[in-house]
Amino acid sequence: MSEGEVFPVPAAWAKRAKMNAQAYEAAVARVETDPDGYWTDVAGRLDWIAPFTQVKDTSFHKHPFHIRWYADGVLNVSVNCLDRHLDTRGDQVAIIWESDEGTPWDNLTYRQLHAETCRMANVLKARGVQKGDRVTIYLPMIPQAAVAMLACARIGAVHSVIFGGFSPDSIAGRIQDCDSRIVITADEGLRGGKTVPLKRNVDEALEQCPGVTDVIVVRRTRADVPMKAGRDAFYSDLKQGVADTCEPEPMNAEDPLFILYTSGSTGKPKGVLHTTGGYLVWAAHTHELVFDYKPGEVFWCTADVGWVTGHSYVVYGPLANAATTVMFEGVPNYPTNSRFWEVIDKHKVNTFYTAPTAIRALMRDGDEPVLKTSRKSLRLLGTVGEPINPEAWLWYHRVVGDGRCPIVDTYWQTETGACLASPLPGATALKPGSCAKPLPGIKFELVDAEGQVLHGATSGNLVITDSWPGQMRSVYGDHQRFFDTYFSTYAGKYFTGDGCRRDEDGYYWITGRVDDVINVSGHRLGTAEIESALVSNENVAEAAVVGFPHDIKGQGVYCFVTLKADVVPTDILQAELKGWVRREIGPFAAPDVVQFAPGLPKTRSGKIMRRILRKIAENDLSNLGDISTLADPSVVDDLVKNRIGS
Ligand code: 6R9
Repeated sequence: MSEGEVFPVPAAWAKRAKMNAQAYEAAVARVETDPDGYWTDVAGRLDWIAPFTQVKDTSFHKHPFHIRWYADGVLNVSVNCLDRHLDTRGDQVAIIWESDEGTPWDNLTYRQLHAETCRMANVLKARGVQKGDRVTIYLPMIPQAAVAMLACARIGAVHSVIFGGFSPDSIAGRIQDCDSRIVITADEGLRGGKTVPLKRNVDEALEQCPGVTDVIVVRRTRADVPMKAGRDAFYSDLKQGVADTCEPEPMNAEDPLFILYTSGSTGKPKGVLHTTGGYLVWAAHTHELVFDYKPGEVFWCTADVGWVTGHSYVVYGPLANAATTVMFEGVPNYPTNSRFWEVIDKHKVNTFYTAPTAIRALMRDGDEPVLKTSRKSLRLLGTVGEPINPEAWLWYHRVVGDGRCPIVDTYWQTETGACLASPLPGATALKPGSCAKPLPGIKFELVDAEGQVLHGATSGNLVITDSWPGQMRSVYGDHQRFFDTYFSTYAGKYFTGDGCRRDEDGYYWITGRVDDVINVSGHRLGTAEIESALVSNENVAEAAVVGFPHDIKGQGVYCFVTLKADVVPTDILQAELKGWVRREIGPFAAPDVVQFAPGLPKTRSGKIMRRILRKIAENDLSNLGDISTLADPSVVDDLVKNRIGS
């Protein structure tokens, strides 16, 4: 590993950037001495209908939980992302849409995006949607996805976007959890030349959701899809003759903006709740700061809007900053593995932001597919979603960025709304694989298992000791779960669930989840979710799922499965169970390995010892540790003997 290598801030960057090294230090100091002043200035970037007089009222100790930012301020998110840009930037492109096929179909200027958003908002109102109602969005990466989100924001509805890779069961669970009675979807999605049966998935999900009264279907492929009379309607029909202006709903800063479901270490996915003022402040502020965004530049974040990265850095952050944002429907290797780089040249992209898993996959194909493109427009690169190994970082820097583009390795979570830690291109020397330092206002601490604070160069669990505007406010409908998940492990501190090392220069190196969450291709999966999918199969008695290191995906999914007594373990059943998880959760959750096990290693009290299973999956067999406390130590021999090489 070239861990020692440090890349200093290029002189030109120190000069052009909004924040250089001194300014960073000054901002960090000001948050300490004048927090209200600092956070007031940060929020000044938005247009407020009624200005706030209270800045923050946050405590990580109170119970039930209570976090308020800019609490008496009034604003509307869609106005901040659209209306306020119309005078000066109405004809600037807001969204460049790059379709799967590569034939642009819908570049939208700010004026057009505003009109489309108002139309969709009026359609929603006509269907009876009111302030506070939850609207489920299950769309491919087409501009209507951003339009639907902004339309909800305009009328004060709360959106819940579901990634197009989720299965009917996963959709149903999310619709039921937030009690949403309206779904916006498309006939089909299109990715890498393959269609995704979105409407069919919704139809199947809705068999379990009698409360849904309206399904709005956007036409993407124009495939023939069944339409249920009285419930389903095509958006193209509904929007006929609908006005392209819509009065924005004045929203309190703490009114909910969206719910986004994410996996945790236990139970079903949690509805992470974000509110209006603080979220938008943080998304817009970090988009400008971390990417040093300057007006007129083209910004491309490759994430799907079904994940938080798409919410904050395809839609809300860039649009609040009047940026030109690229929305890409396709995949990195279709039609060829030069696709990313060709799109960069085609749209003169200045900042490119993607996941390490994509970089690792493309790196495997060598330099040639990159080098045959120009990439002259690029000035900054970014990564997000998982730790990046120094080899991939160095390739990204040398080959994709021609050695001249800084890389911002941004660490954050669905729960944190937007970036927490990242190098700043004009302020921070880069160390490949490190997310450098927390942004001004973010207070990191490393603690040991007992909660003792660790100082200096050390490793521990990463906690945050004070609030920031973009922090989630609750788990939708379950304050207790919010408190238990994030604030009960270490009293008075937000626990990220991540392990982390701090080096002698104060740089942070995220080492990965320390809970039962695994990170597969930058997608978060709870092992408990996969286990409950497996045991819902009639052949399965018990299952335990762990992650293992995977060259491309970062982590792979390794399942240990005990079959019911009369079931014969066969290769066919193994393949069937992989397909089963795909269908139950979604294709991205498909197991890499299913190993049949006559028994799982359990303590005498019946707890599965995952530590041992992890070691077996990792093929770290000399480190199984003490197995003498197991109820039946002999099961380990069988697990080791039948380990499936990956
Ligand atoms: C934005 C996003 C969050 C988890 C997080 C951590 C991992 C994200 C990272 C990173 C190392 C980075 N993670 N960014 N690990 N370096 N730059 O990914 O949100 O899907 O909620 O995942 O992803 O483990 O806790 P989310």
